[in-house]
Amino acid sequence: MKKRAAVLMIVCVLTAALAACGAGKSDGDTQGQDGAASGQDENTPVQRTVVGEYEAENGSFTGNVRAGSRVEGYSGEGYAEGFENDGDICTITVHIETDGFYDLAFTHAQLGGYKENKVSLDGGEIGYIASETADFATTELERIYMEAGDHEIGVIKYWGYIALDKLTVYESPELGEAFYQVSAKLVNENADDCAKRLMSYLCDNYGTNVLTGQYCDTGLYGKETACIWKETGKFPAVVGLDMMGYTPTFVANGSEGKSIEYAKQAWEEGAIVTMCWHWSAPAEYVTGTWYSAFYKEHTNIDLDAIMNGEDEAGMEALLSDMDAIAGELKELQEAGVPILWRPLHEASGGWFWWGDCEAESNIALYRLMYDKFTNEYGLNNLIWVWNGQDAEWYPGDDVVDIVGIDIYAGEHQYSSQIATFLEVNRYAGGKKLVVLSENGTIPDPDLMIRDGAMWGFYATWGGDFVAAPVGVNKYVETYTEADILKRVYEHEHMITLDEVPDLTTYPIREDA
Ligand SMILES: [Ca+2]
Repeated sequence: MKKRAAVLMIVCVLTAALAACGAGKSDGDTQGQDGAASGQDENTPVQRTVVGEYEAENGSFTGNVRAGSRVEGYSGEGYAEGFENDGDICTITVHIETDGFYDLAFTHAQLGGYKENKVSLDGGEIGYIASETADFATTELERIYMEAGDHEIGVIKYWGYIALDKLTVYESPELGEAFYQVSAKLVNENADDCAKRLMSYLCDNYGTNVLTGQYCDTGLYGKETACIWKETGKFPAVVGLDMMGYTPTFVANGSEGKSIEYAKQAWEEGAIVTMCWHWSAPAEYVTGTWYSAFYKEHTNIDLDAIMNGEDEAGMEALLSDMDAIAGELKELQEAGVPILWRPLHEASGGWFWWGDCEAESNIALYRLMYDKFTNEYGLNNLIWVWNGQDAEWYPGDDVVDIVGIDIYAGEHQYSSQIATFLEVNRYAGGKKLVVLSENGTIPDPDLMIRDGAMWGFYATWGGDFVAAPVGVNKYVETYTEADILKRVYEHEHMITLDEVPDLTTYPIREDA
């Protein structure tokens, strides 16, 4: 099914030709309702204790929300509907006897197409529920921490137009001792030692420490990192860069990519580099602005037609673009710089051309790129980070080292995003390391530890998420307040640049 999940449309500030934009979604739907949180044994349903069942029609309604009963199949006396305007909320008060983790299972139905709506706990956002069917079905937010007492669970209009039948609260199963045990073995049999050392380091920290990260167009010593340094006296362990400037459509318009140089510099300074690629479509497919032609609105490229062979010229163009990028990345391999490579990101969102297609076309392109980069170009310095954001778009265990998700939580919303962490973990059957490959607001480190949402690293997007548009390196608190940022960078379980060991000599794990 083609999911048109768009969501937080991040305002992009396109400075000349060198800006990029991230957008993310976080839906809390689960695959199956077995509650197997570890994903290690996904076929064995976990028996859970129900601690409460609440009919939504008995909740308290805000705005236009009202009781309804037209859609058949509900339990109790009906359901809550009328989620139409901002501020429309159904609030359900749940009673908890014991401090601990609980799974929140919402039974709901879409009223006219796929819908996403927000869920809050005592006023703070904790995730989304995705309504995928017109019949009542259940979506869970897993492992939500609640202390003993009464709590208000809100279902808040986001896209609206759902029938909310009921909420069932279960005790969450334990994560299990094996939860963070992932193999350091890279999918590329010929991976370089530099990549193996980095993956070994990531796996050694996984579950115990989270690496700080920051996207910064101008590298380790750019605007965003300068803002962070002024607030905290520290630099992030992971620096995020973009291959956008090397895209042939960019180059044809005078762009000169700098990310390779910034990547080398960051690595020499001891930082880890993650790289995405805002891939503007080949020139002949650009219908709008060339520097925004990674968005589907600015291109008429049809990936389905290319991957099924109808558009042979399109395939040639994509191969040519990939040649250009592979050639640049080769320079990093020769310099011994490993890269956390995150191509074709946020695919299922559908806002980029590589996601404006059937999942199978995107998967085929991902696999084609993997094969080309690995086998034709021998790029053995890449660690493959898949960020398709939907289980249906997962390209396979044989081409993915790390699974990432991009989450743009609301302003000052510091949830660990545990429910999404567990969902993403399940995409790869619990076998792959999970990272927060982009974020706006940074999750609270103490909540990450409490909840078990130990992202391998996080990487805050640049621009307005960190740096004020005017002024010299002025940190902005729109998303993450300065005192929280400081706590993140000083936290004993959050790794900053000064704490990263020499990765050129870091021991390669036996399982790598
Ligand atoms: Ca009901």
